[in-house]
Amino acid sequence: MNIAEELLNGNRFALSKAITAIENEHENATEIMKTLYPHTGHAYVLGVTGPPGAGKSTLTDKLAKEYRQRGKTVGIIAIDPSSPFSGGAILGDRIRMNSLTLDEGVFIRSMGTRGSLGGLSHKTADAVKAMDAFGVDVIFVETVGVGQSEVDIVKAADTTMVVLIPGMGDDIQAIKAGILEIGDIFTINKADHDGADKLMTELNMMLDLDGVMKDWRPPILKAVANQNQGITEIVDTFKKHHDYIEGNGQLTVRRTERTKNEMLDLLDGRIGSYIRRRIVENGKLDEYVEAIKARKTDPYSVVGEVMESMLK
Ligand SMILES: Nc1nc2c(ncn2[C@@H]2O[C@H](COP(=O)(O)OP(=O)(O)O)[C@@H](O)[C@H]2O)c(=O)[nH]1
Ligand SMILES: [Mg+2]
Repeated sequence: MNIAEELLNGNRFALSKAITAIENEHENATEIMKTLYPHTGHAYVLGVTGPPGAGKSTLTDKLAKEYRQRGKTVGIIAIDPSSPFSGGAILGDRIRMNSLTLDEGVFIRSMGTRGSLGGLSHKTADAVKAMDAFGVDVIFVETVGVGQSEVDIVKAADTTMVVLIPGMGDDIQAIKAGILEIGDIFTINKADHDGADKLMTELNMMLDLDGVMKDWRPPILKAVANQNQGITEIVDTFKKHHDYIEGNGQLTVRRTERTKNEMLDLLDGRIGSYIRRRIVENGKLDEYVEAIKARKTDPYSVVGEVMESMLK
């Protein structure tokens, strides 16, 4: 049996190997995904994002336990772009989530970025599919929400929770730009610290301004993750959002959009690397660059020529 078949038979080690193949862009990865694909589409994917240290991993750990109590199996994919080496934060996450690692109904995986964020969103999406095919009911994707790449990663989620903490001061202004649009649910964690109510007021104002035209006004919840406070409310709110987007057809729209984008990205990548390989192999690239440098031609004309000759 190959890795994909073993995974489908419920072999945890095979799931682990499949995700490693995805992460390393191993040559088997595409074949694995082809075999797994028909078995995907059943898991519900939850994105958890927010600044470093907000308590995302602690929350995820507690939320996972709550789902286990409700009879669901759970997958967790933790991504930390701020730590290019597979040490620090990722090890921290493992330890923090240690209490879960003995539970057969939970599968935890950290994915390093190895210094580059490029390709991480599709790798994350494929890792989600691998867990989905394995039969996990709920999948968490934890990512540090700072830039566009993290926003792309979160697009793999059906429902996204943004985690904020009191005392961020003006930071909220900086954070607000990208993060306000992606949050279906906001959680103010570390509500045991001063300033939770102030942040709640600020956030409410921003969401009211932002949400005039929207029919789902993102709820703002409070939590103290390390004391297990606010956890059941978050799970209930996830359920509410799930029911809401399932009921009005948005879930189908989101997933259709995702499939479309995934296919186009895959196509872009393949065509791009094919053309790259061709013009590098035949030595044309250097020729073109020299001609462009000498102003005998320009990049726009060259791209047109290359496209034309390839498509013949
Ligand atoms: N005081 C307080 N500390 C918390 C709370 N939630 C998490 N922490 C602590 O905050 C630190 C960072 O948490 P972590 O889950 O690693 O944050 P992440 O970087 O967002 O994943 C850890 O030391 C946690 O124990 C909370 O609600 N209140
Ligand atoms: Mg974390």
